[in-house]
Amino acid sequence: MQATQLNLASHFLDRNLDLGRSDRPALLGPTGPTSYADLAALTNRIGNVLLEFGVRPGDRVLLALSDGVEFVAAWYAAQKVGAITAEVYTFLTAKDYAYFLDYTDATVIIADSLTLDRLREAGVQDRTVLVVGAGELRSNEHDLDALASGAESTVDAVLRAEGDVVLWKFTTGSTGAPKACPHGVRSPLNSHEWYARGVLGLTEDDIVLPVPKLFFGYARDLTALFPFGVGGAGIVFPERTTPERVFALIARHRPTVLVNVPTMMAAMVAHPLAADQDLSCLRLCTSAGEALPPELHRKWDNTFGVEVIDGIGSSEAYHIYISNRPGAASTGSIGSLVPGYTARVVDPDGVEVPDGEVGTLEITGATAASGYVGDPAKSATTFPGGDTVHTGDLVVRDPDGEFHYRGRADDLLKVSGIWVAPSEIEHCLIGHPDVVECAVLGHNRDGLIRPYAFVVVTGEATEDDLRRFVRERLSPHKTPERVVFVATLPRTTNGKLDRRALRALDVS
Ligand code: 3SK
Repeated sequence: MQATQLNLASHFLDRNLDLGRSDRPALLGPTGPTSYADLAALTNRIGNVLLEFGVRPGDRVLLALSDGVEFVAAWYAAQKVGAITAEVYTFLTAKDYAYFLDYTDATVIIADSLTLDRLREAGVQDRTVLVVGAGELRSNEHDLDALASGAESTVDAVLRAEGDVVLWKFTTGSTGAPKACPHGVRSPLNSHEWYARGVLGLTEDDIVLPVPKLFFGYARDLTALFPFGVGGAGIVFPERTTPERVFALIARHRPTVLVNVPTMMAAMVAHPLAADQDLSCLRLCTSAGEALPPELHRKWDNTFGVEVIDGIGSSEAYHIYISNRPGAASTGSIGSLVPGYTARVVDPDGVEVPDGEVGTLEITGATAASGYVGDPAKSATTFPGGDTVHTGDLVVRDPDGEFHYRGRADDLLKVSGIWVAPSEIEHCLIGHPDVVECAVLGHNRDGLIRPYAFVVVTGEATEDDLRRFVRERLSPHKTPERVVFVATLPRTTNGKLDRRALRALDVS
C-alpha cells in the first residue's frame, strides 16, 4: 500500500469512530476499558496541549512514559499534530536519558513520576516536560492531566506526505549506542497490511497482550496500532512484565494474541504454576526479538499448547518481515517471507548463495528506514539503497522458501580454524532439562578463541554435566571450554541478550 497524504492518528485511531466503533474498547487497562471515542478525545486534548507548547510538524516529541492509556494517547497526539515520535524505556539511567535528549533534540518530553527524577538529573531544564500523574513540579514542568482536561477535544490532523518522517524507532544498542531509524507513514501502513492482517489475520475480535513494553516498536505496533487498524483492542499495564503478571492478565482480559519474546517464554515455561494456567483464549503467541531455540519451542508447545508464530523483524525494516503462518507453524524455522518483501541470502562479497547454504540476509520492502539518524557511515553499509536492509543476520533458506536463523554474522566464532555459530551450542544446551536460558560467547584465551557458555539453571546440573551434554551431541570443538553459572543473563532494554555486558563479566 502506498500512502500519499495521511495522518497516522486519523488512519489508525479516528477512523474507528467513522466506522461505528466509538463505543468499542480500544484499550483494556488497570482501571477498565477505554473506548475508541474516549481515546480519540484524550488524544485530541493532548494534541492541543502540544500545540500550546509550540510543537510543530517535524519536531521530535520524546516519550519517557510508563505503559498506559496516556502513553497511547500521547503518542497519537504527537502524530496528530505532525510531530515525530520517539520512545524510550522507563528504567534508563540519567546518563542514558542525557544521550537520548541530546540525540533527539526534543523540545517537549512527556514523562511520569517514574522517569521525572532521572530526566531532571539528565538535564531537562531548557525543555518543556509534560508530566502524567504530576507531583511537585519545576518551572519548565507541567501537569499534563490538568492541561489536557482543560483543552478542546478536537484538533486538526496534520497530513504527512510520503517523504515525511513521522516516527523514530531505536535500535537496541546491544553492540553500540542506540541509533534511530526514521520512518514515514508507509512503514506502519504496509506492515499492518502485510504482517498484521496478511500473516496474523488480526480482526476486530482480537485482543492483544504485549510482553515487551510499548517503547519497543514490536509491542507498540502490535498493541496500539495494528489492532486499531481492524477495530480490535490492546492491553496496557504499567508494571514490569513477569510470568505471574502475564498469567494474571490472561486470566483477567482473556486476550487472543500474546506478543512474546523467547526470554519470557522460557520463564513462563519454567514457572512452578505453568501447568495450572488456562491459556485457551489465546489463538496464537508471536515470538520475535531474539532467536527461539527449537527446544524451548517444544517445551512451550508441551506446556501450553498455544501455537507460536516465530518471526524476525527489525527497527531498520520497521517490523516483522519473515514469519511462520498460523495453522502451519514449524519448529526450528523462522518461517517464510511476509508478502510485500523480497530477500537475498548473500556471501561477504554480496553474491547470492544457493539455497541450503548459510549467508547474510538482505531484505527489501517498502517499510525500510531511510538510514540511521546522524550516522552516515553505518547507514551506507546497512541501507545500500532501493529499500534494502543489510540485516547482519545469518540464515539458511530452504528450496521451499522457509528460513532458518543461524545467529548474527558478527557473533560467529572461529574455533580451531572452523567457524562456529554460538546459536548452535545455545540450542543444544537449552535441550538440557535444567537449563532455563543460555548464551555462548567467544573467549580469548592466550590468543585462541574458545566458546564459553553462560547458563541460568533450575536444577543440579554441574559444569561437567553440561559440557558432557554438548560433547555427546555436537562436534568436539563446539564443547564450551567453560560453563559459567549466572542468576540472569544481561539484557538490553528491548529484552535482547546484551553481549557487550556478558563479555564484560569477570570469568577468571
Ligand atoms: O526484533 C526487533 O528488533 C524488532 C524491531 C521492530 C519491530 C519488530 C521487531 C521484531
